[in-house]
Amino acid sequence: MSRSHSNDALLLHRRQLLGAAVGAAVGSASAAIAGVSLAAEDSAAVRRLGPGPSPLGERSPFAEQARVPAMGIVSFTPHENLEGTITPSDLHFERHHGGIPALDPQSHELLLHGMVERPLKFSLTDIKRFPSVTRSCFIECSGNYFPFAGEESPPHLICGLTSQSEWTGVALSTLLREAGVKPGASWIIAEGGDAPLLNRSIPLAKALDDVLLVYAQNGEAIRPAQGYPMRLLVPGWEGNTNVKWLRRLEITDAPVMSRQETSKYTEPMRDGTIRQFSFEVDARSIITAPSYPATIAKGWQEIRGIAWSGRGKIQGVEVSTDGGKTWQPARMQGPVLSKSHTRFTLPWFWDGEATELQSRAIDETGYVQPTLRDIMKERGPGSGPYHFNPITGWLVRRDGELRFSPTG
Ligand SMILES: Nc1nc2c(c(=O)[nH]1)N[C@H]1C(S)=C(S)[C@@H](COP(=O)(O)O)O[C@H]1N2
Ligand SMILES: [Mo]
Repeated sequence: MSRSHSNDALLLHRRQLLGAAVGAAVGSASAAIAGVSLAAEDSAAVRRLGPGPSPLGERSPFAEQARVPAMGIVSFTPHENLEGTITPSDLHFERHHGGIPALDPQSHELLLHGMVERPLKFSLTDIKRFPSVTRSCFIECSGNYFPFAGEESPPHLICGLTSQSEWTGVALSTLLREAGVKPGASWIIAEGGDAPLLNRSIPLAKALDDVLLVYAQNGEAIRPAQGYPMRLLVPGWEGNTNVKWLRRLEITDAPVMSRQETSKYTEPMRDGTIRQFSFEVDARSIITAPSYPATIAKGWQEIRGIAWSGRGKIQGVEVSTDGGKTWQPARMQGPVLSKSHTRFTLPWFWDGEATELQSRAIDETGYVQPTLRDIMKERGPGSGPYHFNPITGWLVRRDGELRFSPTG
């Protein structure tokens, strides 16, 4: 990926901005300076004693944020309003199959049993005594594509079911060592303490690789919606395997074939087979700004978005500002972390003509984000909405309004 290209673009961007400020050129990113005083200098809001410190911080009333609940079963992260890579905990998307249980850590226990030398029970306090591990990681529901508002779909409908936190917990391998896994074991069945006792089977190899049992999210106890007091974090794997409100881990030599891995979360393929245990999240990206329902003005814009892959690091993101005819490398905002949202940016001068913006992610395995047409070529009739990661775009209209474009 040519880095010099995007650097040149950045330099050009700065020069243009400078020129705009001096010459008040059309399309400047900042307002021309009329005088030397600030308009708000003497308004009622400045230079007045305000409220003092308080136990809990709040958002500015001018910058309120909210998740977008839908269908009674999910709430979307509003990516169109976010910057950087961490999702504020109270904006982490939600997907509950039976609501949020009210679990008291005083009585909550985790049972680790099955093909182990020593079955063990842990309280939250017990779990916290083990060596801790902290990492940033996204969780994405594999059914993360709901453009049901057509052209008027904002980013949260396109991929609002992915969010990223910095998680803290204990490596599952540490607990498994404590219990002693018996020879012949190959799967681990994780069960939640919610109404449906949601359960999923995870290959033991993955459990020993990088799965964590987490109790903290962005520096504090994980939120009830995210699985308080503890959940499984299965980096890069479909959200459903990240069992919340974790209460039981059973070591076995076969998957349990639960509802969540048979009738749900499987994909009919074109060759008549059903794809099962499609764990990994495929690389994906979305331009979050500009996006519907924003409006843009002629001149310089910074195109911004996020990209992620369940297979490792994002190697690069290419952006097209001409509807997919040509592509340029975006600047990657470091540090680029494995199985994590990665921010990309690209300066772009909008000349006022109708066009379309698109982005496509490439991960470190060389996997390139496909078009919708490519995905549909593989999928059979009746294929559900799982593992949809198509290149998507934003149509830019001459009036500066943006519209969702599924492309391909
Ligand atoms: N016990 C339990 N675990 C669960 C779920 C659930 O309903 N119950 N939902 C799963 C699904 S489908 C997803 S996508 C993620 C959502 O995690 P979040 O709500 O913290 O974003 O949790 C998974 N773990
Ligand atoms: Mo999900």
